[in-house]
Amino acid sequence: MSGGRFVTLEGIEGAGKSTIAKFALAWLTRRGIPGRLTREPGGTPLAERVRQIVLERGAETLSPVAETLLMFAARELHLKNVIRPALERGEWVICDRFTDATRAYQGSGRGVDAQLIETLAAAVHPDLAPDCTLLLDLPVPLGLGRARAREAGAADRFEAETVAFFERVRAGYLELARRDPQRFQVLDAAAPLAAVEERVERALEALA
Ligand code: Z5A
Repeated sequence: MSGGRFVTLEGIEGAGKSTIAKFALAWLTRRGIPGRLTREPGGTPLAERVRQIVLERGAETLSPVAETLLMFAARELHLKNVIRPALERGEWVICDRFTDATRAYQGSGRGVDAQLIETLAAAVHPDLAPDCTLLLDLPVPLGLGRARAREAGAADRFEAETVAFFERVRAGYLELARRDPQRFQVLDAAAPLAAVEERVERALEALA
């Protein structure tokens, strides 16, 4: 195979996605493969502004449906301005979160209707799905512990969520992976970083 690949990283907070995203980009560079790292919500100037809206804890209530619509608005901007052009140029796109995050966080976590999420996904990217999704899975207390050890400053709207919320998100992700084993690779993110990186390297090799 040659040409662009679309690789997404998923998992609960503190799973190690940002760490692994940088590792994946370094792997691509070593192999001489053109690649770019990006993230959701965000990845373009306007989509980063949407990110601020969904993460900040303001006085106004952001309903789960409004949150879902904002995630897809940011995703549409990101696809149009960054992801699709890069794939068309033959680059690999390593994306820290994508639509599976909406399924897990807004769907399983917040209880938004799965059919609404699939309708929006079909409208925004009817012809595009990740070639591979690396799900970094770990127990919720471990992920939250890592994230909280690292963070300074006030918690954002997601960081302020309960353990029960993140347990629903984790279960949602595992169910998505169970239903689509061809696309998902579930990695034990509680393992030492070197072991996680070795699994990621094998997954990327298989795509190259
Ligand atoms: N969200 C949503 O609800 N719906 C959507 O559709 C989308 C997103 C797209 C974005 O937050 C929020 O948006 C997210 C879901 C929601 N909120 N939550 N939760 P974000 O992108 O800013 O935050 P995050 O995705 O949760 O990332 P994070 O907290 O930065 O975690 P991470 O990137 O997975 O982890 P990390 O920064 O790479 O690692 C955390 C620490 O653990 C760090 O100190 C590492 O050095 C360490 N680490 C990593 N791996 C290991 C291993 N294997 N062993 C030991 N230590 C490790």
